[in-house]
Amino acid sequence: MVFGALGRLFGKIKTGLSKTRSALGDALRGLIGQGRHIDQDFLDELEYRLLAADIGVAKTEAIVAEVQQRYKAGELAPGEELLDLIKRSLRNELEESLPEELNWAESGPTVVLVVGVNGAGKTTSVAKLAKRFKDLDKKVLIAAGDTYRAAAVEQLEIWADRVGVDLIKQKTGSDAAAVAFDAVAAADARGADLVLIDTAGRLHNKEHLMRELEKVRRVIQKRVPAAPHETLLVLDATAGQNAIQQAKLFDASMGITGLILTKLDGTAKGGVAITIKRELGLPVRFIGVGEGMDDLQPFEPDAFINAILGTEGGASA
Ligand SMILES: Nc1nc2c(ncn2[C@@H]2O[C@H](COP(=O)(O)OP(=O)(O)OP(=O)(O)O)[C@@H](O)[C@H]2O)c(=O)[nH]1
Ligand SMILES: [Mg+2]
Repeated sequence: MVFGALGRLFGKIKTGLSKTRSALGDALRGLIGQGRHIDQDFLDELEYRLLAADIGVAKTEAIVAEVQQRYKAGELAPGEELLDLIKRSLRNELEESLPEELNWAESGPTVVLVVGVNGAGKTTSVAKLAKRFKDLDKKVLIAAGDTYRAAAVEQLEIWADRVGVDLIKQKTGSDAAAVAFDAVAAADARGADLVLIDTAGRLHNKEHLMRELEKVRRVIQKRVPAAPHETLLVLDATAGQNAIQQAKLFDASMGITGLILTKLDGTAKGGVAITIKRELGLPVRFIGVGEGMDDLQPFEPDAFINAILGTEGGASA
């Protein structure tokens, strides 16, 4: 049974990352499989493939230089060894994931604030996280902190029903901080383990919206001083470099503790997970690989790298 569940988990990650795998792993295997010498043409193509998958300029240059240098020194044969080198090099960029997926409160409810730009996948991710932790036997509550968009509360209401968790809401137009406070107070009173707060999409360069998030934080701290235990920024993986820019600005204003990288199923540029970690030092905690309730997975570096390269086993071998 355990293997069945584990198998399905890897299956989802594999399927979700198939676009990146065909653009990166399959393409690299094609390049290597031709038995070509590692000459300038070969290195140019290697560089192109890595950049196309959004591995990032600095990391790509480092890999290409290492391949060239080790080949010259006679330490690298033009075959699978090269894929191993890339695998190890990418793996070095990523830390182990948190064993418990979230930074849980020592006592009382764990409060998770979910933020990001419009359409990044915040509401869907809140629902998926609720499902995930409910399945892990946590008592979960979700809060409709997007009080701007007319249909936002209804959207989360539908998800709450589907997942089977309680929703704290007020009417559209009310104060987001008041909803968040109610939710945290309710979680505390009802003995909930986890409260997930959805928020309205906002542009990182709009002062007043960023200030609203700061108010949400201040207000929930009146009830639970250590809250939020996590501020997760949702980034659309298809946004490329723009996502990195967003992360910088949100982090500067909010102090982001981790990222949810969504829509990886829709892009061949899944390497952005590595670039983000390298450029910002912010860990990817969860990845979205589809629109369904179960299409959010904890980010596991080894599984991720194997999925984008089409390799098996640990990446540190
Ligand atoms: N394919 C795919 N679609 C996703 C994923 N995550 C979210 N989406 C879709 O992206 C769209 C926007 O998702 P929402 O969760 O509403 O995004 P949001 O950030 O709450 O949007 P606003 O509240 O308008 O700012 C929806 O159609 C989702 O189904 C994912 O991992 N994969
Ligand atoms: Mg939303």
